[in-house]
Amino acid sequence: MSAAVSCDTLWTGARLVPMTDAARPDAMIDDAMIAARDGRIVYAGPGAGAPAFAAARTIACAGRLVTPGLIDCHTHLVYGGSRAGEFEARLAGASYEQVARAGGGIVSTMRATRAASVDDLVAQSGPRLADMIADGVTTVEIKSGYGLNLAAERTMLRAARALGQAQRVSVMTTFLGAHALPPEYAGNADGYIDDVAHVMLPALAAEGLVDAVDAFCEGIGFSPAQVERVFQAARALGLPVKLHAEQLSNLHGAALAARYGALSADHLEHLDQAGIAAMAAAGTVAALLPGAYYFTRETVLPPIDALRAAGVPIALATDCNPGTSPLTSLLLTMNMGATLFRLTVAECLAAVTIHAARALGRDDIGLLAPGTWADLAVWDVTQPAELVYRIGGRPLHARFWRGQ
Ligand code: DI6
Ligand code: FE
Repeated sequence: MSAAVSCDTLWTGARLVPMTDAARPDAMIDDAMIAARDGRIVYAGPGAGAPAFAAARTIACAGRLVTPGLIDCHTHLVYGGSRAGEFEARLAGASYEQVARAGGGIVSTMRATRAASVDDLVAQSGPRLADMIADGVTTVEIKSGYGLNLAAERTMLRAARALGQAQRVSVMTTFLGAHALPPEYAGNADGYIDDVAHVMLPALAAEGLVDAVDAFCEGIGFSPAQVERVFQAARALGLPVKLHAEQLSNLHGAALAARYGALSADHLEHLDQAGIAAMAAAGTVAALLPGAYYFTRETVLPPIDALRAAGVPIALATDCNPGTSPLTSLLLTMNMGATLFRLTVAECLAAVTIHAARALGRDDIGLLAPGTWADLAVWDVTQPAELVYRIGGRPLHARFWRGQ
């Protein structure tokens, strides 16, 4: 009798990048074998010397590169309407103020989102999610923040959850009530923050719709003192926080986020050394968003060398949103991370797998090791550099989410 270990799926002949070696994230194992049972990895390593498996199905990878499924850790994927007209007007010379006065900008997305039902938002956002999935994404974070009142924020978060039910992908939801000031609170940002922290957040958390809490800390967003009130409310509910920080100016938001043990601080073009040190000490991930940097024609780079020197883990995400990053390709985001931010191939790969997982507070995705989810991408390439190098194209050969 053979002592074969039974499993559901066995992948053979893979060129595996398991992302388990922090020092060498791009380390590859040739002729590797991966086994999954009940959606989780039971083995990922060299084929030679692996246990004998009795598999319900075997998939020959024929030397293809296999990585963990990609993780997009910062998106505003769910929203109503389009801002293409605003883009066109701005190309023709309209200023941000003119666009806003003509009813454009973030408030136009708020109006379109408030007018939409859960089904409407699922219908409008589903193709964006399908696009991400076609790039090998198996987990996506989706923020609220275009509803800006309890009912519409709830609708957004329900739509995000519904998308995760409708498509084969894990969705994590983030409450971003403190994204922008809705018109009904004009001149009363503190009153709106009261509503966000003491009405909206507790209600949505009680409904199980909130995995994390985010805010936009900026002159055109909310002050550090206002953000802190949101963070205190999150802490009281036991929810992790993250922050849009130092995108347009330095309000020391990253240090504030680090004080609250934030999972990540995001954007960070204007981050200073004190913020970097605080993030390093707190283990806060730097989530860089080159799509927004590109689309807004930003010229100040995030302090990559200093982040590296301090050992802050770097993630990359699409920031998919209608105003500043209408981007759904995480592969293109990796290319931008390399070309615009000068990240290495290994850094880009870690940035959309293991570091992106950490930015979501997860250690069961973003790497392939016994016990992690069997979320994996099989690529029609043999080198990680190919994934970062290309602009366009669909190098994904097959994608598995929880072993399926
Ligand atoms: N930072 C941004 O760049 C976007 N949100 C944020 O917090 C802008 C979102 C939009 O213009 O719709
Ligand atoms: Fe964002």
